[in-house]
Amino acid sequence: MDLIKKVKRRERLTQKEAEALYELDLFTLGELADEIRQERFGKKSYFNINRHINPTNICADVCKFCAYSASRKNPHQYTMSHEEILEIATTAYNNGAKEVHIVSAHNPNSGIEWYMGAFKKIKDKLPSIHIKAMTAAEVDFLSRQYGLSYDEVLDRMIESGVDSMPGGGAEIFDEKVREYLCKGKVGSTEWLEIHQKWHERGKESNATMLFGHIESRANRIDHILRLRELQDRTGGFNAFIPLVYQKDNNFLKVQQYLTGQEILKTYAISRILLDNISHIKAYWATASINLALIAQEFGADDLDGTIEKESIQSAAGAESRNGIDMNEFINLIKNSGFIPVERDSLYNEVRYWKM
Ligand code: V47
Repeated sequence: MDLIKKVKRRERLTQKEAEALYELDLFTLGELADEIRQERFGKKSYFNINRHINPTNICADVCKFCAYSASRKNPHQYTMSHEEILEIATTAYNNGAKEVHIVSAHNPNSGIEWYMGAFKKIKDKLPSIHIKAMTAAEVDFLSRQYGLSYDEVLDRMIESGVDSMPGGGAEIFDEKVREYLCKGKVGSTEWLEIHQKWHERGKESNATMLFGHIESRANRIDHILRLRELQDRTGGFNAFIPLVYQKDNNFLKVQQYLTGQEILKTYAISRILLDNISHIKAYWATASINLALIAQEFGADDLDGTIEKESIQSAAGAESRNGIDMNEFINLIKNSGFIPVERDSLYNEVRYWKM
């Protein structure tokens, strides 16, 4: 088949050709993706030792898929003080975490200093910890709330010690679906513009895609191809992370959930299409650890990290509330036939465990 030949010749696929990949059977697709994965990383599977911190759930936006923000589905509002955030980061650091991944809701009452001051305090006390913080949705929110340009917010982040940006807030780029899911939040063009500006500052980031709700396969392909196009220009994305939609406690009425087969096909297709983004992350918290381990044979080379605590996706049913024990994580990767490699936040290898 021409499509398979094109993939094997490592030629780029168009939107329509990429949509047709979904029609291939799972194992053919898996083999194609695995070949590319093995070419690049052999049997290595990356993870890091990290701590998620979600400092506030008070949000000016209402995204239908969100179970985390304080609303009538979740009446428990909270905002952490800088001291609380610093204490969490310090404890995590003392327990071996090399990265804090900080994502907040869009709190209209806290002031920009509350966001930036937290990063600064962490960096001052723990200069070697990597701060991955502020989704493009938060950057857009702060820019609108405080009348600052994106450039000004991004520069403030760098001055305050943010090292890299996480991939959140991308959801699905298709404007119609996006309007239904999260009207009022950062637009697709703006999400991409913010990452472009971040990359132009010599900084790196990730990109996510929230899938398995109301989007079509064509919407997913369009999302991935828009990322491929930006990456051609900047080269600043480290990893692409397809986030499997979690259904609990939110306002989105989804009738049909994804099958494991559809999730694995999506990882494989991401690997095939994104010839310019090195890492495909099967984020175990939303894929489930079992499926994430299988995804290693369908193009994924990264399983994210130990997480320790997480509030956004676990509020919607993900398994990440209390993270995963590092030794258990390592054994699971080993027992699934892969080589666990601890990486830092920018994918430099730290250590690995023999099979
Ligand atoms: O942007 C919200 C998602 C994201 C749900 O960059 C949901 O390394 C599933 O971006 N079901 C935040 N997902 C988390 C995120 C992330 C996670 C892990 C690694 C990285 C990285 C980034 O969580 C949001 C949104 O897309 N989310 N609600 C839900 N019901």
